[in-house]
Amino acid sequence: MEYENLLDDPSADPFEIARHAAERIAELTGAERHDIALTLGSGWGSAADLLGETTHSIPAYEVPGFSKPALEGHVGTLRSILLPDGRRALVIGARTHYYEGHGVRRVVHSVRTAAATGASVMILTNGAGGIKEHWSPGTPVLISDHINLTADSPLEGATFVDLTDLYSSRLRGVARSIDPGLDDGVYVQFRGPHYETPAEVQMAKAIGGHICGMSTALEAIAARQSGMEILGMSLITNLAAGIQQTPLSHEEVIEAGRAAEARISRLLADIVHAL
Ligand code: 8IG
Repeated sequence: MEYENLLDDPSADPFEIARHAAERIAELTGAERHDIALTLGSGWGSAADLLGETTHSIPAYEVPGFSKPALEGHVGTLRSILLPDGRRALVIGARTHYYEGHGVRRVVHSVRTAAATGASVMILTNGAGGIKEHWSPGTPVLISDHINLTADSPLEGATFVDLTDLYSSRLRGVARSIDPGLDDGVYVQFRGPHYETPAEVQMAKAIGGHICGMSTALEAIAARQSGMEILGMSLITNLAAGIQQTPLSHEEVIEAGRAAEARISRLLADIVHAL
């Protein structure tokens, strides 16, 4: 049987595919290793341009295990960027969401590939809904912890991984050295792709959540399994359902991301340069 994506073969080893992906990236970029990796979600895309010199732009589907993105605006490109101090960043513009239904192996493949390229820091960014009433659309916040409501895990078999300080307090400290005003919150990953009902948002609040999203938690677990240090940041593009009184629209969310993009991208680039 031929699989369109190698990861869809249940007998394949996802870590071996990630190693092949990393080898391909090394081949295409001529860079033996990457030091830091970033997944840029809604609103964060232009950070790539501010990080340094993009030396290579690779269509993700040229790399083993990656597939074409489902959503417009989620550009399926991997960029190798030379930072001013000589470090190399791998920018992943090819996030696969859990709600696409291709399974969790595909969701975390980019993170495992980043680890296989040598990256020791994984920066995960996203656009998300805010539960704290005083957050306004366009507010960037640090993820302090998460609650995974997907009822799934990227870990297979009896793999017990500690998730204490999953979102590194050291890296949050670096972020706050750039912007001391950064608030933080607990990210709640829902399966999506529908937004929450107001009752679900109240549940998320009652169990200790502050940010509603559809991506980062599963990726963070895989990043921790691979030994990376994790910085998570959400752009609050909307207040979560029922917290804001008007209905949520995908167009509004995209527009809020666009309006905040230059500001938060500068912030993120400054954080990376300070790491
Ligand atoms: I942008 O309100 C964005 N992504 N689950 N809820 C969830 N995901 C989101 C939201 C939101 N806004």
